[in-house]
Amino acid sequence: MARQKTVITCAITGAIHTPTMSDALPYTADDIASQALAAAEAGASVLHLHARNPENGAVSIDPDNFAAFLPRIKQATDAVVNLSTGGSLTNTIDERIAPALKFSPEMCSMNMGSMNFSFHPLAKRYDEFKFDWEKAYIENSDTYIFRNTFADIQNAANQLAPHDIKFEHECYDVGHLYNLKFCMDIGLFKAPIFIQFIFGILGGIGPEVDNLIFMKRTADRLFGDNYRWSVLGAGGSQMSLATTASQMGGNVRVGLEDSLFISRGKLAESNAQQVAKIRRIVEDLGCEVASPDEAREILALKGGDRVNF
Ligand code: KMH
Ligand code: ZN
Repeated sequence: MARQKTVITCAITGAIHTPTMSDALPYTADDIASQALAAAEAGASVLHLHARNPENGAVSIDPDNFAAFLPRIKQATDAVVNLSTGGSLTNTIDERIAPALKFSPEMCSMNMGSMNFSFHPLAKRYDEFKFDWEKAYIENSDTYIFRNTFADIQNAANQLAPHDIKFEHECYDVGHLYNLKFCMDIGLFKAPIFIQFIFGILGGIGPEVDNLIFMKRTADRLFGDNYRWSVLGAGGSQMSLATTASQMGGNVRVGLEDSLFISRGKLAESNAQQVAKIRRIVEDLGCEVASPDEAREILALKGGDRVNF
């Protein structure tokens, strides 16, 4: 069988990192749009997007903050738009899916289990913060349960079903694969599903290659040919795990949401710089990178003409 091309997803800004941590982290609509477009230009066929408050960089799920950049991205690239439903530390599932319901993107995230999800150790690295909210936001993540109960998942899946959105199933540990299997068996998601194996979040499985092989083998057993997969390594594991995943036949996710660095101890200048790096590695090692339309085919997406923005 011909080897499938590699889909590069770029996650542009996320909900973990804060403006103090890197000047490159985009939070105005202009910066989110221009970094997303540059990432697409560099080879990302999927853009995973969160919104931020344009005044102070705080995480936002306000559909107006998405509306400020979505049409600009759509006008200037045919890359696939994937909206986060992750929200931030305090949002309910109904609040978190509001942007996806309003804009009906080709893809959106779907987090597959409740868990500790913490980045509080990052607070110690900074003496001063650019904005008032940052320190408490980072420190309080050690009190946070990222809530994605079966009822939440079912509620989100049912409300989003009429929109024919392909989910990026965020799986942070092996149990999340079994949650996903259960949800598939009761008819919530249709094949081929798209799994993002996530490594290195404090609260989830660690970023070792053994764990990647274990997650992949488990997914093979549970889903057979009915799934596509990608790897996200958080922080320092980003590039090495993406490289390993691409060599195993998987797809990859990079971006400042997941790591602020381009190499050990060196901050990335932009999302596009990370995309260009992983593209270079993937191609040097003999794989081809998928275009947006090839990504649409691989992931069985509804098409960029069926979104609502
Ligand atoms: N920040 C990533 C570790 C979401 O947006 O729904 C997971 C993520 C979640 O991308
Ligand atoms: Zn995200």
